[in-house]
Amino acid sequence: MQQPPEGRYGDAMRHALDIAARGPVTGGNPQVGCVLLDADGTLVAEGWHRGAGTAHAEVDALSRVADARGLTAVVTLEPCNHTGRTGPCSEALIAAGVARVVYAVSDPGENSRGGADRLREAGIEVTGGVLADEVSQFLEVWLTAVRRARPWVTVKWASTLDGRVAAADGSSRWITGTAARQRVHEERAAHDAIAVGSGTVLADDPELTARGEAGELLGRQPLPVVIGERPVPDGAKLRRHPAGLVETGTRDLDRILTDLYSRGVRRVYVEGGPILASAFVAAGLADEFSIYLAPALLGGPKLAIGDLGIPTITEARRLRLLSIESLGDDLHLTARPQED
Ligand code: AOF
Ligand code: ZN
Repeated sequence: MQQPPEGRYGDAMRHALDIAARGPVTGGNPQVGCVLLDADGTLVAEGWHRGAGTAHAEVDALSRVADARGLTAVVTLEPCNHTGRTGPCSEALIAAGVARVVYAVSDPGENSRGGADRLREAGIEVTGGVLADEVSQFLEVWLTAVRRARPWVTVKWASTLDGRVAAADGSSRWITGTAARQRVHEERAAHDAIAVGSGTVLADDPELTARGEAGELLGRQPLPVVIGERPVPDGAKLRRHPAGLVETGTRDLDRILTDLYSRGVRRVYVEGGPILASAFVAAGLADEFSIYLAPALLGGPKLAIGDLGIPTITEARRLRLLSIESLGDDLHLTARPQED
């Protein structure tokens, strides 16, 4: 029989990838899907990971069959080999008596890696790399964060077409319209933390919650992080944030990101203001840009990004555009630094 390019397990892996996406993007853990096949290749059960602290995809799938002996487990991420908030999937698969494990990408986690070797030791046939490109792309943010042991950083701003984020008197509400602002709330909800400078907190008294159109809170809330030396005032809205509050007391971005990573933060949304955005860009720590442009001009000195110390045009930070979308009268662009 002719095999598809991904081999015999390509279709099952694609299905595992589809169901992986049902899990949450936030919360520190990757989105993982698993399907169990019988000897004929028929799907007998599926499972996916619903977020940190809940069963891993393999254990979820195993819990849906009475007897897993002789089955093939097709899973998007190499089964973990550690006891974290839950037990090791490698041992669960061994105990269940599966015959074969097929996975897409290796687990880069310092503590969790090694599942494939453990399974082989136990006599299970193991194949990695099936649909690896698609799955790596799907998990890119999480994989990058874990490999670097620091969160993925999205730098966001909303500006006029001439790149201005405030008028001469400092006023900046509202540059963009409601559709763009709603998208910002969705982006907040898709990150584990929102970072702002301590100056922005004093100037704007932001809430930094992810809210729906009627002002209701959208599920799990990102952790607000205030970067800088100046303390958040007692009466500030941020003091009542449902996810708590982190005040860094420092502007050492490497230290801050390392600390956030150790708290389980894998995605940070950098939301204000220009000084903080510039600091992330200048340090080469901006992994992605989310830019909202309103069809208006403000002129003047209040720019989205301050001086980056770029002496000449050939040294411009070139970006690769990922998407352009109209939201009401505004534009939303996403971009990433061009790899050299
Ligand atoms: C898997 N299957 O479905 C997931 C895995 O603290 P824990 O117990 O939730 O473990 C989290 C780590 O396990 C996570 O950082 C990643 O390395 C791996 N995630 N592994 O075999 C899954 N979600
Ligand atoms: Zn696991």
